[in-house]
Amino acid sequence: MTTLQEYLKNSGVYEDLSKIIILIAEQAVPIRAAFISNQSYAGSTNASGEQQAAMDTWSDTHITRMLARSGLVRAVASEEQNDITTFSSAAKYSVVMDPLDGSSLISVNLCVGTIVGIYDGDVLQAGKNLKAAFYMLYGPMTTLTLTVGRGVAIFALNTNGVYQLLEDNVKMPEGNLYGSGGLRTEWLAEHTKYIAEIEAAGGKNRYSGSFVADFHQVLKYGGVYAYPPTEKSPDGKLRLVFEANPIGFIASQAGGAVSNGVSSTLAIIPTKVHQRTPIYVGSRGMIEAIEKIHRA
Ligand code: AFP
Repeated sequence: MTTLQEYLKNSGVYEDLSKIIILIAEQAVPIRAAFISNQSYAGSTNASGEQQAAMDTWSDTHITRMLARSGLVRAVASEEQNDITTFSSAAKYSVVMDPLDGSSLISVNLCVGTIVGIYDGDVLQAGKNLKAAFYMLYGPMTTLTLTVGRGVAIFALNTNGVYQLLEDNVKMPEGNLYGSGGLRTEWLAEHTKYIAEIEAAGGKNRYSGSFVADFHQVLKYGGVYAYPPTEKSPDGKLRLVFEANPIGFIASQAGGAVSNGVSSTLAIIPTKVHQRTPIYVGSRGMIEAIEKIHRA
């Protein structure tokens, strides 16, 4: 059994970076325990104007506190905080996170997760510069899907609180699952054409409303997760820094790709911490197909 600690050591990951990854990954245990007493909404909204669930604010406060105490982190940017919080400019790494992704599904007990990206230096960098990206998925098992820039590995949290390696060198296959956000009546012509092409080729619709869970099945089975632009929301819904970049980096490390429909989102240098982006993430062929439609 290879543990997360051993994997990071064997991968030659810098000590401080390993410590930050392990510290956040370990918070899956208290986060899971907190679900039962945090079923409601918090009565507040985040910087994107969305209602915050009690678990959104709980996990945000909890992880941020742990990072502050660690002394290892320069700054943290969270989907649930208005601004970037700076801890220590002497520290090397910055953390970006969606502390509880898919939180509208907590009250119906569907799968949700925590998404994290780590940069060397400041927060507002292109996703391709990520030094590590990972997500914890709180499903029947708690899993950790991780890249430190050398492929993708999946770990499962065992009953002793130890992450053990389930699968190394994860490769995203070509596949026919698709999940798209937004109302069909509001999709733009390119996206409607794209989905029609997928359906004509036998594509299977699977969308839960939890990005991290919907992406995980695409990673394993192949296909695409999309949240397209609409007339009303030309930048789509998902956040570049907290959602698109960490997950897109993982996809690219597994042989898949991420795009805003035109080009890779990993090349975009964010100008605002809560910047949104249209997103297509999944098997390479699926991403090439939407970019081809936009080029036509
Ligand atoms: P949060 O729970 O972090 O706000 O994220 C929700 C989300 O950004 C993403 O996880 C989902 O895929 C998407 O929104 C669902 O949106 P719809 O409810 O419009 O389908």
